[in-house]
Amino acid sequence: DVLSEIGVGFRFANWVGIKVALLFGRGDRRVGRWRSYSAAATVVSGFKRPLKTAEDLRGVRGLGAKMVQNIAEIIETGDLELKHALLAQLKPTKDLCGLKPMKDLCGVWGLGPMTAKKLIEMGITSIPELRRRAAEDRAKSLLTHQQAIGLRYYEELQQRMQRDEATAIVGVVSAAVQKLCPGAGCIAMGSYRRGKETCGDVDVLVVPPSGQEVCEWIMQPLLALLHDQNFLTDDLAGGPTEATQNFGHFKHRSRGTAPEESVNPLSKHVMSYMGVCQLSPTHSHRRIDIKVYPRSLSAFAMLYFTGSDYFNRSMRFHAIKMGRCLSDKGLYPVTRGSKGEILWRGNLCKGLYPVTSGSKGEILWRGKSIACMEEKDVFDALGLEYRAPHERSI
Ligand code: DCP
Ligand code: MG
Ligand code: MN
Repeated sequence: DVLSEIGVGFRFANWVGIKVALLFGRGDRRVGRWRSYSAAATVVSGFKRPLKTAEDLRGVRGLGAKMVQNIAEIIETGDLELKHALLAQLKPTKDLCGLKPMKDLCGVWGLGPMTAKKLIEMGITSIPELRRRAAEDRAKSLLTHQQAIGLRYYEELQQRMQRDEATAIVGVVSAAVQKLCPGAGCIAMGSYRRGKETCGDVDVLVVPPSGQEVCEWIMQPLLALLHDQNFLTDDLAGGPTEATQNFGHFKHRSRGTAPEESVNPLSKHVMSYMGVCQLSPTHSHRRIDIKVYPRSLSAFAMLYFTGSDYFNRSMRFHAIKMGRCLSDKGLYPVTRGSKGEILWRGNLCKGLYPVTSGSKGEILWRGKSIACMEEKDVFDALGLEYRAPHERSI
Protein backbone atom coordinates (compact mmCIF):
# COMPACT_ATOMS: atom_id res chain seq x y z
CA ASP A 1 0.00 0.00 0.00
CA VAL A 2 2.79 2.38 0.82
CA LEU A 3 4.32 1.66 -2.57
CA SER A 4 1.07 2.20 -4.41
CA GLU A 5 0.54 5.41 -2.49
CA ILE A 6 3.82 6.55 -3.97
CA GLY A 7 2.59 5.09 -7.25
CA VAL A 8 -0.45 7.36 -7.10
CA GLY A 9 1.94 10.17 -6.25
CA PHE A 10 3.77 9.16 -9.38
CA ARG A 11 0.72 9.67 -11.56
CA PHE A 12 0.43 13.16 -10.23
CA ALA A 13 4.16 13.83 -10.30
CA ASN A 14 4.38 12.47 -13.82
CA TRP A 15 1.62 14.73 -15.02
CA VAL A 16 3.04 17.79 -13.33
CA GLY A 17 6.60 16.82 -14.26
CA ILE A 18 5.82 16.54 -17.95
CA LYS A 19 3.97 19.83 -17.95
CA VAL A 20 6.79 21.53 -16.03
CA ALA A 21 9.36 20.07 -18.40
CA LEU A 22 7.44 21.35 -21.42
CA LEU A 23 6.79 24.71 -19.86
CA PHE A 24 10.37 25.34 -18.90
CA GLY A 25 11.99 23.25 -21.57
CA ARG A 26 13.81 20.82 -19.33
CA GLY A 27 13.18 17.41 -17.82
CA ASP A 28 12.43 16.93 -14.15
CA ARG A 29 14.78 14.26 -12.85
CA ARG A 30 12.45 13.38 -9.99
CA VAL A 31 9.97 11.91 -12.46
CA GLY A 32 12.34 9.03 -13.18
CA ARG A 33 12.39 8.10 -9.51
CA TRP A 34 8.60 8.04 -9.32
CA ARG A 35 8.50 5.87 -12.37
CA SER A 36 10.52 3.14 -10.61
CA TYR A 37 8.21 3.25 -7.56
CA SER A 38 5.20 3.01 -9.83
CA ALA A 39 6.69 0.01 -11.63
CA ALA A 40 7.46 -1.64 -8.27
CA ALA A 41 3.91 -1.02 -7.04
CA THR A 42 2.60 -2.71 -10.19
CA VAL A 43 4.87 -5.72 -9.71
CA VAL A 44 3.96 -6.07 -6.02
CA SER A 45 0.21 -5.66 -6.58
CA GLY A 46 0.36 -8.42 -9.19
CA PHE A 47 2.24 -10.73 -6.80
CA LYS A 48 0.21 -13.89 -6.40
CA ARG A 49 2.06 -15.76 -3.62
CA PRO A 50 1.58 -14.43 -0.07
CA LEU A 51 4.15 -11.78 0.67
CA LYS A 52 5.51 -12.31 4.19
CA THR A 53 9.18 -11.45 4.06
CA ALA A 54 11.42 -9.71 1.58
CA GLU A 55 12.88 -13.15 0.87
CA ASP A 56 9.70 -13.88 -1.11
CA LEU A 57 10.81 -11.20 -3.55
CA ARG A 58 14.18 -12.71 -4.31
CA GLY A 59 14.62 -13.11 -8.04
CA VAL A 60 11.41 -11.28 -8.96
CA ARG A 61 12.00 -9.41 -12.20
CA GLY A 62 11.44 -5.68 -12.16
CA LEU A 63 12.57 -5.14 -8.56
CA GLY A 64 16.05 -3.82 -7.91
CA ALA A 65 18.05 -4.46 -4.74
CA LYS A 66 17.17 -1.03 -3.34
CA MET A 67 13.50 -1.58 -4.00
CA VAL A 68 13.56 -4.97 -2.23
CA GLN A 69 15.19 -3.19 0.74
CA ASN A 70 12.39 -0.63 0.73
CA ILE A 71 9.75 -3.35 0.61
CA ALA A 72 11.46 -5.17 3.50
CA GLU A 73 11.22 -1.96 5.51
CA ILE A 74 7.52 -1.67 4.70
CA ILE A 75 6.90 -5.29 5.71
CA GLU A 76 8.77 -4.81 9.01
CA THR A 77 7.59 -1.36 10.03
CA GLY A 78 4.41 -0.90 7.98
CA ASP A 79 5.83 2.31 6.60
CA LEU A 80 8.65 3.67 4.51
CA GLU A 81 10.67 6.53 5.91
CA LEU A 82 11.77 7.50 2.43
CA LYS A 83 8.13 7.95 1.44
CA HIS A 84 7.78 11.02 3.62
CA ALA A 85 10.92 12.50 2.17
CA LEU A 86 9.68 11.80 -1.35
CA LEU A 87 6.22 13.19 -0.72
CA ALA A 88 7.80 16.26 0.89
CA GLN A 89 9.78 16.79 -2.31
CA LEU A 90 6.51 16.85 -4.20
CA LYS A 91 5.09 19.73 -2.16
CA PRO A 92 6.39 22.65 -4.21
CA THR A 93 4.85 21.27 -7.41
CA LYS A 94 1.59 20.32 -5.68
CA ASP A 95 0.88 24.03 -5.57
CA LEU A 96 -0.31 24.48 -9.11
CA CYS A 97 -0.26 28.30 -9.00
CA GLY A 98 2.21 28.75 -11.81
CA LEU A 99 0.66 25.85 -13.68
CA LYS A 100 -2.97 26.88 -13.51
CA PRO A 101 -3.04 28.33 -17.06
CA MET A 102 -1.41 25.15 -18.36
CA LYS A 103 -3.88 22.95 -16.48
CA ASP A 104 -6.91 25.00 -17.58
CA LEU A 105 -5.91 25.18 -21.24
CA CYS A 106 -5.08 21.46 -21.37
CA GLY A 107 -8.63 20.82 -20.15
CA VAL A 108 -9.87 21.72 -23.64
CA TRP A 109 -10.40 18.50 -25.59
CA GLY A 110 -7.69 18.05 -28.22
CA LEU A 111 -5.48 20.78 -26.78
CA GLY A 112 -2.13 19.51 -25.49
CA PRO A 113 0.77 21.09 -23.62
CA MET A 114 2.51 22.20 -26.83
CA THR A 115 -0.42 24.35 -27.97
CA ALA A 116 -1.03 25.49 -24.40
CA LYS A 117 2.56 26.68 -24.17
CA LYS A 118 2.18 28.62 -27.41
CA LEU A 119 -1.06 30.20 -26.18
CA ILE A 120 0.47 31.15 -22.82
CA GLU A 121 3.35 32.81 -24.67
CA MET A 122 0.71 34.81 -26.56
CA GLY A 123 -0.67 35.96 -23.20
CA ILE A 124 -3.69 33.64 -23.23
CA THR A 125 -3.86 32.16 -19.74
CA SER A 126 -7.52 31.32 -19.16
CA ILE A 127 -10.53 29.82 -20.89
CA PRO A 128 -12.47 33.13 -21.10
CA GLU A 129 -9.40 34.80 -22.60
CA LEU A 130 -9.00 31.94 -25.09
CA ARG A 131 -12.66 32.31 -26.07
CA ARG A 132 -12.24 36.05 -26.64
CA ARG A 133 -9.13 35.61 -28.73
CA ALA A 134 -10.51 32.70 -30.73
CA ALA A 135 -13.64 34.74 -31.55
CA GLU A 136 -11.50 37.68 -32.73
CA ASP A 137 -9.26 35.41 -34.71
CA ARG A 138 -11.36 35.35 -37.89
CA ALA A 139 -8.82 33.25 -39.74
CA LYS A 140 -9.34 30.57 -37.10
CA SER A 141 -5.63 29.88 -37.14
CA LEU A 142 -5.48 29.83 -33.39
CA LEU A 143 -7.23 26.49 -32.83
CA THR A 144 -7.78 23.32 -34.81
CA HIS A 145 -11.30 22.21 -35.70
CA GLN A 146 -11.22 19.70 -32.83
CA GLN A 147 -9.92 22.20 -30.28
CA ALA A 148 -12.63 24.67 -31.30
CA ILE A 149 -15.27 22.03 -30.55
CA GLY A 150 -13.53 21.20 -27.28
CA LEU A 151 -13.60 24.88 -26.36
CA ARG A 152 -17.26 25.33 -27.34
CA TYR A 153 -18.35 22.54 -24.96
CA TYR A 154 -15.58 23.13 -22.41
CA GLU A 155 -17.83 23.30 -19.32
CA GLU A 156 -20.10 20.44 -20.37
CA LEU A 157 -17.23 18.12 -21.24
CA GLN A 158 -15.56 18.83 -17.90
CA GLN A 159 -18.54 17.22 -16.14
CA ARG A 160 -18.76 13.48 -15.69
CA MET A 161 -22.19 11.92 -16.29
CA GLN A 162 -24.17 9.51 -14.13
CA ARG A 163 -24.29 5.87 -15.20
CA ASP A 164 -27.95 6.01 -16.22
CA GLU A 165 -27.22 8.75 -18.76
CA ALA A 166 -24.45 6.59 -20.23
CA THR A 167 -26.89 3.66 -20.32
CA ALA A 168 -29.36 5.78 -22.32
CA ILE A 169 -26.63 6.93 -24.73
CA VAL A 170 -25.50 3.34 -25.38
CA GLY A 171 -29.20 2.48 -25.90
CA VAL A 172 -29.47 5.04 -28.72
CA VAL A 173 -26.35 3.70 -30.46
CA SER A 174 -27.44 0.11 -29.93
CA ALA A 175 -30.88 0.73 -31.48
CA ALA A 176 -29.27 2.30 -34.54
CA VAL A 177 -26.80 -0.59 -34.83
CA GLN A 178 -29.63 -3.15 -34.65
CA LYS A 179 -31.52 -1.29 -37.35
CA LEU A 180 -28.56 -1.41 -39.73
CA CYS A 181 -27.08 -4.77 -38.82
CA PRO A 182 -29.41 -7.01 -36.81
CA GLY A 183 -27.55 -9.24 -34.37
CA ALA A 184 -24.42 -7.09 -34.17
CA GLY A 185 -23.08 -6.57 -30.66
CA CYS A 186 -23.03 -3.10 -29.14
CA ILE A 187 -21.26 -3.04 -25.78
CA ALA A 188 -20.42 -0.23 -23.35
CA MET A 189 -16.70 -0.17 -22.55
CA GLY A 190 -14.38 2.08 -20.52
CA SER A 191 -15.31 3.24 -17.04
CA TYR A 192 -18.90 2.11 -17.60
CA ARG A 193 -17.91 -1.53 -18.00
CA ARG A 194 -15.63 -1.22 -14.98
CA GLY A 195 -18.76 -0.38 -13.02
CA LYS A 196 -17.91 3.24 -12.21
CA GLU A 197 -20.70 5.41 -10.80
CA THR A 198 -19.84 8.24 -13.20
CA CYS A 199 -18.39 8.28 -16.70
CA GLY A 200 -16.21 10.90 -18.37
CA ASP A 201 -17.43 9.84 -21.79
CA VAL A 202 -19.23 6.90 -23.39
CA ASP A 203 -17.15 4.20 -25.06
CA VAL A 204 -18.98 1.83 -27.38
CA LEU A 205 -17.65 -1.28 -29.10
CA VAL A 206 -19.50 -2.74 -32.08
CA VAL A 207 -18.76 -6.37 -33.05
CA PRO A 208 -20.23 -8.33 -36.00
CA PRO A 209 -23.21 -10.69 -35.58
CA SER A 210 -22.26 -14.29 -34.79
CA GLY A 211 -21.03 -16.12 -37.87
CA GLN A 212 -19.65 -12.93 -39.43
CA GLU A 213 -16.02 -11.92 -39.17
CA VAL A 214 -16.16 -8.24 -40.13
CA CYS A 215 -18.72 -5.42 -40.32
CA GLU A 216 -16.71 -2.24 -40.65
CA TRP A 217 -19.12 -1.10 -43.38
CA ILE A 218 -21.56 -0.21 -40.60
CA MET A 219 -19.59 2.83 -39.41
CA GLN A 220 -20.55 5.29 -42.18
CA PRO A 221 -24.32 4.59 -42.21
CA LEU A 222 -24.34 4.42 -38.40
CA LEU A 223 -22.81 7.89 -38.11
CA ALA A 224 -25.17 9.22 -40.79
CA LEU A 225 -28.18 7.81 -38.93
CA LEU A 226 -27.06 9.17 -35.57
CA HIS A 227 -26.48 12.60 -37.14
CA ASP A 228 -29.97 12.49 -38.70
CA GLN A 229 -31.41 11.79 -35.27
CA ASN A 230 -29.58 14.90 -33.99
CA PHE A 231 -27.89 12.61 -31.51
CA LEU A 232 -24.37 13.25 -32.83
CA THR A 233 -23.68 16.98 -32.80
CA ASP A 234 -20.00 17.15 -33.79
CA ASP A 235 -17.30 14.85 -35.22
CA LEU A 236 -13.83 14.95 -33.75
CA ALA A 237 -12.08 12.09 -35.54
CA GLY A 238 -13.04 9.32 -37.92
CA GLY A 239 -16.20 11.20 -38.99
CA PRO A 240 -18.22 10.47 -42.14
CA THR A 241 -16.22 12.85 -44.32
CA GLU A 242 -12.90 11.32 -43.35
CA ALA A 243 -11.66 7.93 -44.38
CA THR A 244 -12.57 6.18 -41.15
CA GLN A 245 -9.93 3.50 -41.32
CA ASN A 246 -8.33 3.30 -37.92
CA PHE A 247 -5.35 5.62 -37.52
CA GLY A 248 -3.39 3.56 -35.03
CA HIS A 249 -2.52 0.39 -36.85
CA PHE A 250 0.94 -1.06 -36.77
CA LYS A 251 3.42 0.82 -38.89
CA HIS A 252 6.62 -1.05 -39.31
CA ARG A 253 9.83 0.85 -39.67
CA SER A 254 11.12 0.26 -43.13
CA ARG A 255 14.70 -0.32 -42.00
CA GLY A 256 13.71 -3.31 -39.88
CA THR A 257 13.68 -6.85 -41.11
CA ALA A 258 10.17 -7.90 -40.08
CA PRO A 259 8.55 -10.43 -42.42
CA GLU A 260 5.19 -9.68 -44.03
CA GLU A 261 3.29 -11.59 -41.37
CA SER A 262 4.23 -8.94 -38.82
CA VAL A 263 1.43 -6.78 -40.20
CA ASN A 264 -1.94 -7.87 -38.87
CA PRO A 265 -4.18 -8.09 -41.96
CA LEU A 266 -7.31 -7.73 -39.82
CA SER A 267 -6.39 -4.24 -38.66
CA LYS A 268 -7.76 -2.74 -41.88
CA HIS A 269 -11.22 -3.82 -40.69
CA VAL A 270 -10.95 -1.71 -37.54
CA MET A 271 -12.88 1.57 -37.41
CA SER A 272 -12.59 4.26 -34.80
CA TYR A 273 -14.76 7.32 -34.29
CA MET A 274 -14.66 10.13 -31.75
CA GLY A 275 -17.41 12.69 -31.47
CA VAL A 276 -19.86 14.65 -29.37
CA CYS A 277 -23.45 13.59 -28.71
CA GLN A 278 -26.52 14.81 -26.87
CA LEU A 279 -29.55 12.79 -25.71
CA SER A 280 -31.88 15.77 -26.15
CA PRO A 281 -31.54 19.57 -26.38
CA THR A 282 -31.95 19.78 -22.59
CA HIS A 283 -29.17 17.28 -21.93
CA SER A 284 -25.48 18.14 -21.78
CA HIS A 285 -23.16 17.45 -24.67
CA ARG A 286 -21.10 14.30 -24.03
CA ARG A 287 -18.00 12.82 -25.58
CA ILE A 288 -18.57 9.52 -27.34
CA ASP A 289 -16.12 6.98 -28.79
CA ILE A 290 -17.37 4.28 -31.14
CA LYS A 291 -15.15 1.46 -32.40
CA VAL A 292 -15.85 -1.41 -34.76
CA TYR A 293 -13.60 -4.48 -34.60
CA PRO A 294 -13.56 -7.84 -36.42
CA ARG A 295 -14.93 -10.73 -34.39
CA SER A 296 -11.56 -12.46 -33.96
CA LEU A 297 -10.02 -9.28 -32.51
CA SER A 298 -12.92 -8.49 -30.17
CA ALA A 299 -11.28 -10.01 -27.06
CA PHE A 300 -8.19 -7.80 -27.50
CA ALA A 301 -10.38 -4.82 -28.32
CA MET A 302 -12.54 -5.34 -25.22
CA LEU A 303 -9.51 -5.73 -23.00
CA TYR A 304 -7.99 -2.52 -24.35
CA PHE A 305 -11.20 -0.47 -24.47
CA THR A 306 -12.24 -1.49 -20.93
CA GLY A 307 -9.02 -0.17 -19.41
CA SER A 308 -8.23 1.45 -17.19
CA ASP A 309 -5.38 3.07 -19.09
CA TYR A 310 -3.17 2.41 -16.08
CA PHE A 311 -4.25 -1.24 -15.97
CA ASN A 312 -3.49 -1.56 -19.69
CA ARG A 313 -0.04 -0.15 -19.16
CA SER A 314 0.65 -2.67 -16.40
CA MET A 315 -0.55 -5.56 -18.55
CA ARG A 316 1.46 -4.43 -21.55
CA PHE A 317 4.50 -4.01 -19.35
CA HIS A 318 4.02 -7.59 -18.17
CA ALA A 319 3.71 -8.77 -21.80
CA ILE A 320 6.97 -7.02 -22.70
CA LYS A 321 8.71 -8.81 -19.81
CA MET A 322 7.50 -12.07 -21.37
CA GLY A 323 8.90 -11.19 -24.79
CA ARG A 324 5.48 -10.39 -26.18
CA CYS A 325 3.64 -7.36 -27.36
CA LEU A 326 0.01 -6.77 -26.34
CA SER A 327 -2.17 -4.33 -28.25
CA ASP A 328 -5.87 -3.76 -28.99
CA LYS A 329 -5.45 -6.11 -31.97
CA GLY A 330 -3.40 -9.01 -30.71
CA LEU A 331 -0.79 -10.60 -28.51
CA TYR A 332 2.37 -11.10 -30.54
CA PRO A 333 5.68 -12.82 -29.95
CA VAL A 334 8.38 -10.22 -30.57
CA THR A 335 12.12 -9.88 -30.69
CA ARG A 336 13.35 -6.60 -29.33
CA GLY A 337 16.65 -4.92 -30.01
CA SER A 338 19.21 -3.60 -27.58
CA LYS A 339 20.69 -0.11 -27.61
CA GLY A 340 23.29 0.41 -30.31
CA GLU A 341 22.66 -2.95 -31.93
CA ILE A 342 23.48 -2.93 -35.63
CA LEU A 343 20.29 -3.42 -37.61
CA TRP A 344 21.69 -2.76 -41.05
CA ARG A 345 25.21 -2.65 -42.42
CA GLY A 346 25.94 -1.31 -45.89
CA ASN A 347 28.89 -1.94 -48.19
CA LEU A 348 32.43 -1.20 -47.14
CA CYS A 349 33.34 2.30 -48.28
CA LYS A 350 36.74 3.85 -47.61
CA GLY A 351 37.37 1.35 -44.84
CA LEU A 352 34.07 2.14 -43.07
CA TYR A 353 30.68 0.48 -43.10
CA PRO A 354 27.58 2.68 -43.07
CA VAL A 355 25.32 1.32 -40.29
CA THR A 356 21.89 1.86 -38.80
CA SER A 357 21.79 1.11 -35.10
CA GLY A 358 18.74 0.37 -32.99
CA SER A 359 17.40 1.68 -29.74
CA LYS A 360 16.60 -0.32 -26.63
CA GLY A 361 13.32 -2.19 -26.76
CA GLU A 362 12.72 -1.51 -30.44
CA ILE A 363 10.65 -4.25 -32.08
CA LEU A 364 12.81 -5.98 -34.70
CA TRP A 365 10.53 -8.87 -35.45
CA ARG A 366 6.90 -9.51 -34.70
CA GLY A 367 5.21 -12.88 -35.25
CA LYS A 368 1.58 -13.81 -35.76
CA SER A 369 -0.81 -12.99 -32.94
CA ILE A 370 -1.81 -15.68 -30.47
CA ALA A 371 -5.53 -16.35 -31.02
CA CYS A 372 -7.77 -15.35 -28.09
CA MET A 373 -11.53 -15.49 -28.38
CA GLU A 374 -12.23 -14.23 -24.87
CA GLU A 375 -10.52 -11.77 -22.56
CA LYS A 376 -9.72 -14.62 -20.19
CA ASP A 377 -7.62 -16.28 -22.92
CA VAL A 378 -5.37 -13.20 -22.99
CA PHE A 379 -4.84 -13.38 -19.21
CA ASP A 380 -4.12 -17.12 -19.57
CA ALA A 381 -1.66 -16.60 -22.41
CA LEU A 382 0.23 -14.13 -20.19
CA GLY A 383 0.12 -16.42 -17.15
CA LEU A 384 -2.05 -13.95 -15.24
CA GLU A 385 -5.03 -14.57 -13.00
CA TYR A 386 -8.23 -13.29 -14.61
CA ARG A 387 -9.49 -9.94 -13.39
CA ALA A 388 -13.13 -8.99 -13.89
CA PRO A 389 -13.74 -5.49 -15.36
CA HIS A 390 -14.60 -3.96 -11.96
CA GLU A 391 -11.18 -5.12 -10.70
CA ARG A 392 -9.35 -3.23 -13.42
CA SER A 393 -9.76 0.32 -12.11
CA ILE A 394 -6.25 0.60 -10.71
N1 DCP B 1 -7.12 3.80 -23.18
C1 DCP B 1 -5.78 3.49 -22.99
N2 DCP B 1 -4.83 4.46 -23.10
C2 DCP B 1 -5.19 5.72 -23.38
C3 DCP B 1 -6.54 6.06 -23.58
C4 DCP B 1 -7.48 5.07 -23.46
O1 DCP B 1 -5.45 2.33 -22.73
N3 DCP B 1 -4.25 6.65 -23.49
C5 DCP B 1 -8.14 2.74 -23.05
C6 DCP B 1 -8.35 2.42 -21.58
C7 DCP B 1 -9.54 3.23 -21.23
C8 DCP B 1 -10.35 3.13 -22.50
O2 DCP B 1 -9.39 3.15 -23.54
O3 DCP B 1 -10.23 2.70 -20.12
C9 DCP B 1 -11.36 4.22 -22.65
O4 DCP B 1 -10.73 5.47 -22.59
P1 DCP B 1 -11.37 6.70 -21.80
O5 DCP B 1 -10.47 7.86 -22.00
O6 DCP B 1 -12.79 6.85 -22.22
O7 DCP B 1 -11.24 6.29 -20.26
P2 DCP B 1 -12.26 5.62 -19.23
O8 DCP B 1 -13.54 5.23 -19.91
O9 DCP B 1 -11.52 4.56 -18.54
O10 DCP B 1 -12.56 6.76 -18.19
P3 DCP B 1 -13.58 7.99 -18.32
O11 DCP B 1 -14.73 7.70 -17.40
O12 DCP B 1 -12.83 9.18 -17.88
O13 DCP B 1 -14.02 8.05 -19.75
MG1 MG C 1 -14.57 6.51 -21.13
MN1 MN D 1 -13.33 7.31 -24.30
